[in-house]
Formats: sequence, structure tokens, C-alpha cells
Amino acid sequence: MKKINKLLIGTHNKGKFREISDLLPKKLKKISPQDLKIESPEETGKSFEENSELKANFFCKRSNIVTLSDDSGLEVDCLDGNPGIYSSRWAEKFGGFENAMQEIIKMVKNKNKNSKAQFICSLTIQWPEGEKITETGVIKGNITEKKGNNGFGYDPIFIPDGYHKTFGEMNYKEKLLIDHRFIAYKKLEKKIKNYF
Ligand code: ITT
Repeated sequence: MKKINKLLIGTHNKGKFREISDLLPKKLKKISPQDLKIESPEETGKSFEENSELKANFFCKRSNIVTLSDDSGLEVDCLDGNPGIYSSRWAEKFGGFENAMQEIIKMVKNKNKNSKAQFICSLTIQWPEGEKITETGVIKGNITEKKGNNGFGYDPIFIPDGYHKTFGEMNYKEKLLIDHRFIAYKKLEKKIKNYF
């Protein structure tokens, strides 16, 4: 088994990059696509798994470095699972996360059903030789009025089940150790820890 001593974290999202870096072993050298001036691929997949694999494959092929990619997003039950894999594209469509969050809150209120939602994250590790492993993590919760300024993306409008504050109100470490990315990483870690 070839040990991994450097890893490309295949994302252009700074919030994700920080969380993934902090879950990985400290001794591992972490490289970003920006370091190598590699742009993002087009996300043509139909699921978080497909898009995560598509990104890992794209960045790994271009860098020839073992790559860990993430595709994630927020699924709101009463909005038929939207924005889901379009979470990033909704922010673009509405002119930023602030507006996208307000839109989601408004849509959920108008539905007058419940505010159940979940964050999902698929992580894929891909080796240049072609082998890959994908794992997915889910954290359930509810949509609420925007609260807190910590975190990134949709963090301020999501309260995970069992808590009374949003991801945006939690401190960095608190969210890091419970979120969808952490759950996916823990599953993956079981399969890859001997490579580190
Ligand atoms: P990359 O494709 O380069 O990784 P991206 O931001 O476009 O970056 P995605 O396509 O996976 O990533 O989109 C995920 C969206 O969901 C993105 O807008 C995130 O901000 C949001 N999101 C994912 N995980 C989140 C988290 O832990 N907290 C808040 N928002 C999150």
C-alpha cells in the first residue's frame, strides 16, 4: 500500500477547504486547486455522489495527485429537496447567499408545511491509478430565520436536530465535529486511515 503524504483537496470553496483540512491528519500536506491554478469542472451529475466523483476525477487527472473532493448542499423537504445539488447555483441565481437564504425562508413560510431540511455531503477520494471511494453524510434539522454569522453558505438558516442554535451561531469547532462533512469523513476515514 502506497502511503499518502500529500493530498489535493478538490474544492474552490474556502469554507469546505478549511473543514476538510482540519479533519485530515495534521502531518499530511494539503494542496488546493488554486495552488495549481486548476479551475472547477462543470457539475453535470444528477446526485451528490456523481458530482463528488466527477470533481475528484477532474482534479486528480489534472494534478496527478491523490484527490479528495466534496459535493454538498441543503435539501429542504417542503421544497421537494431543493436547492439540493443546485445549492451553489441558487446562490448565484439569487445574487448571493444572503438573498438565497431569504428566498428559502420565504418559500418555506409560503408552503405552510414544516421546515424540515438536511445537509448532505458526499466525499470522494480518487487515486491517479483510478481507484476511488465515495462516502456520504447526512445531518437532519430545520430551516429557521437567519441567525449568527459564523460558518459559510447556508449555515445561518439551519438548526441541526438536538440543538437550539444554527450552524451560523455555533463556533467553528462545534460545527466541524457534527456536520454532514464530518459524518461523511468518519465513514471514509475507516477505509483510508492506513494510507496515512
Ligand atoms: P466546489 O464545487 O469547488 O467544491 P461549491 O461551493 O460550488 O465549491 P458545491 O457545488 O458542492 O460547492 O455546492 C455546495 C453548496 O452548498 C455551496 O453553496 C455551499 O456553500 C453549500 N454548503 C455545503 N456545505 C455547507 C455547509 O457545511 N454549510 C453551509 N453551506 C454549505
